[in-house]
Formats: sequence, structure tokens, C-alpha cells
Amino acid sequence: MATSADLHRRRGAAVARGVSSTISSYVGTASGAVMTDVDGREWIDFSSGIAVTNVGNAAPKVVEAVRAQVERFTHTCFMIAPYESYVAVCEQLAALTPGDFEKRSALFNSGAEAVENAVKIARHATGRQAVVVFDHAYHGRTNLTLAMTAKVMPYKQGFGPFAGEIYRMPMSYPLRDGRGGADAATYAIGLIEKHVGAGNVAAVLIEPIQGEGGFVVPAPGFLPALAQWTKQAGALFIADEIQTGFCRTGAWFASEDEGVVPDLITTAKGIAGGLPLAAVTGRAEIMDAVHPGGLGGTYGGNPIACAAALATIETMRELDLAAAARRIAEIAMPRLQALAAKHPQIGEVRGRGAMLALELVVPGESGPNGPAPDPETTAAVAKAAHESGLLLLTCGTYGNVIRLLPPLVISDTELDRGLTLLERAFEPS
Ligand code: PLZ
Repeated sequence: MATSADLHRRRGAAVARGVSSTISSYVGTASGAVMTDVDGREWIDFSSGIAVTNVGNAAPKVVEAVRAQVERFTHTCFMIAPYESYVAVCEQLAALTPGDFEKRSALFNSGAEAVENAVKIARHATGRQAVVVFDHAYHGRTNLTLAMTAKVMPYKQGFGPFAGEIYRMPMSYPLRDGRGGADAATYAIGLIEKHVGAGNVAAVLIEPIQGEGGFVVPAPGFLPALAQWTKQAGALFIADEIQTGFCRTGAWFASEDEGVVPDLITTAKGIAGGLPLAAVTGRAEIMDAVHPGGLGGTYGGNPIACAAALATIETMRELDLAAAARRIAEIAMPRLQALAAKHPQIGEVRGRGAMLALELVVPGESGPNGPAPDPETTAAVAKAAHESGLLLLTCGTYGNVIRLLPPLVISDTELDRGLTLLERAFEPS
């Protein structure tokens, strides 16, 4: 087999430079929470391919379902010849997402596509155009979703002009805004009313816990207050649960934690155990406002991806992966807090379930808002972790957040090993 070094050389001459990778090792095989590269080296996976393989890599039921589906048929296009698994995934989404009203879903390929379609649906259903998003938000890399994504480097630089009628508001970020949830919501709502106008807002769209932007957990009360204002304004509250959904935060969806019931919810990533699938799910009357033929795409709800999703959801139920995510927090949180007590660069330990983060700061130094971010130490820790065989990701507007996203099926031994490698990565070499 080609080595990582060989593949890296071939890549340089064939793959566009704009597509980059966290590590330079190439994958050979992966199972559960362990990846083996083509050089025979084992890695503990704390990334889940960015919160995708919640059921573990190559989860047995997913593999079996995909194999069986591939043998029956690979593709017809649901818009041409429909099939049962698409309907069954929509039934599952209706049952699993918050809210006990009638719901409908439409299936797509990627998270960005789901977000784009949620905006289309919201505009169509309300007859309004403005979409409110937040500081540090990440919603994708297509043109509309880039307008909604906050961070310029690397996502937006040079790729404009971006779509209009997107308005960015301050996010509740306890470490950096010093506000309680209700106070932060009042502040953001005041700005929406002044800068956009309540009657113009089609949707307020937010990640219940921000992903790429830094695993920012809003102060309690922020989301419920926003959701309530949105309802009064006659706008739609849309939760982007693409990273937080499917048991990641210890519940099926992170909105549940504060009892928030979104009008629409976007999902992707964890939904299909590694196959590309995404969805918009929401109140029947809103979803059905769109005329027949108004939504679709060649591959949306591809039968192989739908088979994988049904097997993924079954696995999550059978293994109670929401409970597994909570258990990961119970084991990891005390270790991370002990690590923070030893290393003053760890300014905050936060997160929920198996979506945990360390925000690194320069001790005693203040930045433009709150403690000065320390992206250099963050990069050094990630690099040390990679060298030791821990697949770890960073994130954050300031590039100073280390995030933990292990598959929810990770064993206690693997979790312990990963945490030990993370602890060691903080020791100066
Ligand atoms: N909404 C909340 O987290 C994808 C993107 C990584 P796609 N996040 C990882 C990168 O650098 O491209 C994401 C997300 C939230 C939307 C998306 C977009 O999902 O499937 O990547 O399009």
C-alpha cells in the first residue's frame, strides 16, 4: 500500500490547495473510535469526522444496511421514482425532533444545502426576507451560507459578493460578553428591532451550541428569550442542529436542553453515520407552504444514505447514545477541569455531552472582549496531540479552542487513552 508520504506527494500534484487536511497521515481503516493510517499507526479519534460518526466509524448496522441497499438499487432520484426509506427517514425525524405538532421533512446532501433550503422555506412561508444570524456562527460554505457564516479566514476571504438580507447579531458568549442569557437576548433583540425591523424578519437562525465558531454555549435563558421574541414577531425560529444533533450533546437535539421548540430544524452530519444526508424538518404548515416541485435536488435523500440513516437511528436507540454522550461528559469534564487547574492558559472548560471544549487564553492579558485568545498554544497542543496519535480538532473565531468530539461509542479505555494524550500534549516537550 502507498505510504502517507507517497500519497502526500501525489496529492500536491492533483488536489487543489484550497482543500486542506488537519493531519498529513492517510486513512487505511477506521472502526468505532479508532483509526489506523496507511502506515500502520493507530489513532484515537476525538473528531468523529467533525461530529459525523456519532455511532462510530463503519458502525456494523450502518455497514450492513448500506450493503443491502447497494444490492437492491443505488439511485433513482426521489423526484422521479420514490422509495420507502426516504419516507421512513422523514417519519423518524418527525418523531425525534422537538415539538409534538405535525411535521414534514425534506432531505438534502449537505449541511449547507439544508441551511439554504431552510432559508428558502422560511422566506416563502413568511413572505419576508431578512434572516438574523449571530457572531461566531458557522452555517456552511455555499454563497448564501457563507453570508451567514461569520469568520472571514479561511471561509469567506476573496469569495464575495455574498447574498443579501443576512443580519448578524451579538451572540451570548459568557466568557466574553459578561452578560446573562436574558440580558444578552434583550441586547440582541434591541438591535434586531432597530437595524432590521421585527416585521421584516423571516427567520432567526442559530446553532444552539456553536460548532466551528468555538463551541460557544449561550448563557441559560438566551435561546428561550430569542425563540419567544421570534414568535411574537411572526418570524420563524430555526435551530441549526447540524453539529449538535443526533445525541451529540446528550439529548437527541441540543434545543431540548432548554425546552426550546424550533419551527424548523436543520440536521446533517450525525444523521447517517458517515453517508451524506441532510434534512430540514419543521411544522407541517410552514414546510407545506412551498409549492410542489419547489424543493429538491438530484441526490437529496439518496437511498444508500437513507438506509444508513435508518440504521444509525436504530443504533442510537439501541445503544442509548444520548446517555453515552452524557457519560462521556461525566468522565471527561473532571479530567479537563483538573487540566485547567494546572494550566492557566485554559481559560474555560465548557460544552455538553460529547461536545466539549477548552478555550485557551493568555493568562492575565485582556483582549478586545474578555481574555486575550491564545491561538499559538492551541495550535501547539493540537500538533503535540497529533504527534502522539490523538486526532483532535481546534475551532473558534480566534482559533483558540480545542474541541472534543469523540464517537459516542468510544470505550472507557479509549476515552481514557485519548484524555491522557490530551493531558500530555499540554506538557512542554
Ligand atoms: N451548520 C452548525 O457545523 C458544518 C464544516 C467544516 P456541511 N461544520 C463543519 C468546514 O470547514 O467546512 C456545519 C455546521 C453547522 C452547517 C454546516 C455545514 O455543513 O455538511 O459541511 O455543508
